[in-house]
Amino acid sequence: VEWQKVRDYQDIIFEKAEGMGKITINRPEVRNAFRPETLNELIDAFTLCHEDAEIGVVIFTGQGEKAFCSGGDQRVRGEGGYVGSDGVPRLNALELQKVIKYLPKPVIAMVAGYAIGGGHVLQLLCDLTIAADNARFGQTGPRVGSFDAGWGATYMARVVGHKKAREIWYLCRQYDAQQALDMGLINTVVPLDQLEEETVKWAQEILEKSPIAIRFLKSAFNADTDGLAGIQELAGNATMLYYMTEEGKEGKNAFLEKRKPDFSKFPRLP
Ligand code: 2NE
Repeated sequence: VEWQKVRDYQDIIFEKAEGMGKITINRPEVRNAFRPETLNELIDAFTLCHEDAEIGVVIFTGQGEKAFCSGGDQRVRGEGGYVGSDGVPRLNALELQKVIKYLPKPVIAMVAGYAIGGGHVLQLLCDLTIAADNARFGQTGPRVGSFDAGWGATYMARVVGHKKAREIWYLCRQYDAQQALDMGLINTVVPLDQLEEETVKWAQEILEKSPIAIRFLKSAFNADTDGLAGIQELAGNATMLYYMTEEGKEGKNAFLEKRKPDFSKFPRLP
């Protein structure tokens, strides 16, 4: 794939090609730990993927072979959050989680090396995860004085079951790629040198499918886990589809033409 850079960033790389966006955390010297600026850049790039009609699947990864992401940069952890160059403490990892979860296109985590702590929660929230055989997964919160009691705990329990999720959080162990696959935390494991090739193959298979079907399925999966916020997302997609129908257009046209709408020609299907 001939990736083309989309925009210049400091902490990340954002490229696209052939219907795919590729977003890479580029801080390998700290195992791709994120600071507030990294997260703001990631939010920006994922939002651009949301808006870009040429992009149907987003691949999310980390630079190098040692890590996908090691979570919050502990060197800038202050009181009340991680402190950026503006001196303000933030937990904007949680904002990024929402952007990934509500992007109406599949996001595939491409994991080589460590996906740890807040970095592990990010891979968890991606629609699919393709892991290299050197990948290692786990939470560290209760060991380093942190926790993610939002999707990081609750969605994990939906994905791997309560017993396993509690083990992962309470013991802070690391799991290799095969163990992660066995517990349903990821989708497949491939040799490290085939990681991108295999991830692109999965992305291309998705790109051959109906975009609206995929969009509704993603929002349905979210509706199952996210209560009224999930239903709001699903409903937004239903409205989008309704606006595309003649029946939906009749209401708008009647208003603009200052006449009574005539919905009589539209069937009340069983
Ligand atoms: C990731 C892991 C297991 C890698 O171990 P290893 O042995 O391969 O590398 P090493 O030597 O530990 O790390 C290499 C360099 O990266 C830095 C290290 O300090 C080291 O720096 P130097 O000594 O070479 O200068 N590094 C790695 N992770 C870092 C991090 N997160 N922040 C800053 N520097 C980091 C191992 O490094 C590890 O366990 N890392 C820490 C993982 C962790 O606890 N992350 C935070 C969890 S809390 C969180 O992410 C979070 C949350 O709970 C809620 C909201 C938002 C975020």
